[in-house]
Amino acid sequence: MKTQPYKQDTGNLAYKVGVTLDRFIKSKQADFPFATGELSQILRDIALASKIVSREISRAGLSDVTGAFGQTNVQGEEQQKLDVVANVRFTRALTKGGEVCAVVSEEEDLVIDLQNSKGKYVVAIDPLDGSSNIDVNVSIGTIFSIYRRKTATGSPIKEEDVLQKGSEQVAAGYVLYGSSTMLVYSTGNGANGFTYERSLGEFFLSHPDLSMPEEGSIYTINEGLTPHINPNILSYLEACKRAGASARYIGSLVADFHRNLLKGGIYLYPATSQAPNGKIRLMYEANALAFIAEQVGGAASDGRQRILDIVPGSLHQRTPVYIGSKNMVKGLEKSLNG
Ligand code: FDP
Repeated sequence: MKTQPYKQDTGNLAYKVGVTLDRFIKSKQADFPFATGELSQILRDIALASKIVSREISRAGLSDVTGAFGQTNVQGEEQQKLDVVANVRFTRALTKGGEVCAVVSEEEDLVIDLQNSKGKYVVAIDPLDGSSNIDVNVSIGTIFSIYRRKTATGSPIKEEDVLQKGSEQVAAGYVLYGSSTMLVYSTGNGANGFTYERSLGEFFLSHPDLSMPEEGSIYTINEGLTPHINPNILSYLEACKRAGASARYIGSLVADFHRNLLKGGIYLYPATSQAPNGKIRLMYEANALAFIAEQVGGAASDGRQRILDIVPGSLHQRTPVYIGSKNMVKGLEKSLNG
């Protein structure tokens, strides 16, 4: 039979749409420490759930998904309907995917045991971060950390499977529901960003090999906290201002972190006199972003040590967070510790 090679060049008629998340994950599978495809499946499950959540968010205001759900979570915060929707979507996707044995979620008091005797992975997730921005059409996000369980599969989940240090994450990432929906993830070999093409229903590689400027000119803090924080932090902020830095604060951790990743800057959520451990949760907020920060050349500290070195004592533990451009985080630590 006569054949002909496939000619890719069609001029402007069919421009290339790029590399899909799925293809990218497959192409990088061999880089994972345990390259059996299970971690790839988890990333796909998270991507799928994030597409559904993105759809729900984009309908907010039209469908009945805004406003309070009528219950508080374990942190005593009022759950929004979309918090609950996102929690169900991600947990369901991780259950059906079949690779995860346990989930730690901001929205659940206890570890969710998925009763999956084959699952080798534990996922910690904030299904919808930035709740106070849901009802006002401002960017929100999802944050996730993936760990390998320590104990043998088939045995009951133990504390050591779940309360792992951030440095033990095998993958982590976030989804930003902003002017476009983006997924950024890392398996420990740098980080890459994917933008969601809604009409095709696919994430495409849009930000390969992300890197964070070592220096930045943005500081990100809830200025309302300043009467209640360590004066050394105020001195650091004054120095930033004298050096010409600008304040930017969205109030959604993922969005604030993502902007600073691309442009250079520091996000601060310090300890305050009322909240001596700050506000940000270690297991499903700080750890994943610290992992990404380090992968892109940035840094993340609680003021004294790397976020990734903190040994968690409980699921919903909080930590002060200083995260962003490496030199800014170093400068903050220096100012804080004299
Ligand atoms: P939220 O409470 O709206 O879910 O840790 C959660 C978080 O938002 C972060 O996303 C955000 O950076 C921070 O809290 C905002 O806290 P403040 O309202 O105290 O500024």
